[in-house]
Amino acid sequence: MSTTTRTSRTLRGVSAPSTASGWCAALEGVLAGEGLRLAAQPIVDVARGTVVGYELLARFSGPDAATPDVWFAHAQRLGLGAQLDALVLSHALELRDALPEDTFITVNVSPLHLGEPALAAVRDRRGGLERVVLELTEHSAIEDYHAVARLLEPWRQAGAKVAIDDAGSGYAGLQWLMTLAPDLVKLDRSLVDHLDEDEVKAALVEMLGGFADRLDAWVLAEGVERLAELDVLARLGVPLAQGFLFRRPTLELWPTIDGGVRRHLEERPSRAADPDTVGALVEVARTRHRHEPAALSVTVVVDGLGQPTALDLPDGTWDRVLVVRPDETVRAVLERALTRDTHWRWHPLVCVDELRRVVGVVRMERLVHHLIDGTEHRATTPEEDR
Ligand code: G
Ligand code: MN
Repeated sequence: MSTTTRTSRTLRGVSAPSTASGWCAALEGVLAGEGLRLAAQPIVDVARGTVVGYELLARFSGPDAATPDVWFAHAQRLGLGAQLDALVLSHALELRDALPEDTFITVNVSPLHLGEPALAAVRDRRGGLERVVLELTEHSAIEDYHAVARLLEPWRQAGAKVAIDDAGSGYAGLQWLMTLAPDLVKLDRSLVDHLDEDEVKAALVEMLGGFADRLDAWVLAEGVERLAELDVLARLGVPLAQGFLFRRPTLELWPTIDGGVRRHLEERPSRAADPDTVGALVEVARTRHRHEPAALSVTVVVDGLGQPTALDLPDGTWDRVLVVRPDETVRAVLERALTRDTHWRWHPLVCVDELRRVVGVVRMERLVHHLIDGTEHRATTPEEDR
């Protein structure tokens, strides 16, 4: 097979294939290992200004080649869609080996392909999908959401997390979110575009945020291009963001974010901790990854995302962890903690941020003392009641 039949030629070099057979041959070339590369775009923790993950995006070579979505559409039309998704995922898994600590990668996969043998083979070949988030995009209306949820089960069992891509756009509606119970909800960039000048958009983002909270999912705002958009997202409590403002997708691994934007986020005034909330009582905790040996002091065992999975106590490792948020009141947390059964009722609690990552531990004794002190304080300073 000559290159002239594979792709049409222009004076400037190889262009995107223009004929059906040209696309077929070009895609076969890609599937045989020619010309596919992955670009990475950082995903940013808005509250801290740090990079917590990277979306990996397929890039096809050729001087004026078609955009990736055209390649994927042709692959789909020619029945090669699942194989192309599988190839991208397998490249992504190779890159995962060199991921910076406590970060994850996200990979775009069509929900229609989740059960296809080509993708299942990559999943099963690779032993474990920790630190991998599958971004599911609905490019056409999906009739049976429950069928997709069932197809996701083996992926979740393999350790993958699930993101709904383009949420709030035409297709990815609330039904989709409810049925799939994703770990991550990626807000479509149409919602983010100029939301600082559009109260309806801001209200929609807030509504989707509340909805995601109920599903125990994180929200990620896509397509952030302007500082004013980022400020509104931060004010609305959107925990994660991505977009040209931070960094365009790049073939250079692993990309950092623009220094000015990072400093802007770092310098944002943080909400002062209310003295009656747990946040005021948190103590810094040691953490360890599962494969590391246990320490003697109280240590929180974390997974690849820095989320707590167990607690090392002086008498052994305890798999159950009660997780609390810094803005919960001492009273509410104590009430919840005391409903635990007697075996672990007095174990320390683990305080986590909006991404469920460990902030520290809270000892039960401190909570009790705080309540007692509060009561004594009121009893001994009656002038305050006047
Ligand atoms: O559908 P999905 O959300 O996966 O789309 C990812 C695409 O969005 C990539 O091709 C990437 O280049 C593009 N992209 C990433 N950030 C921005 C942004 O801030 N603005 C715009 N217009 N496109 C972006
Ligand atoms: Mn995506």
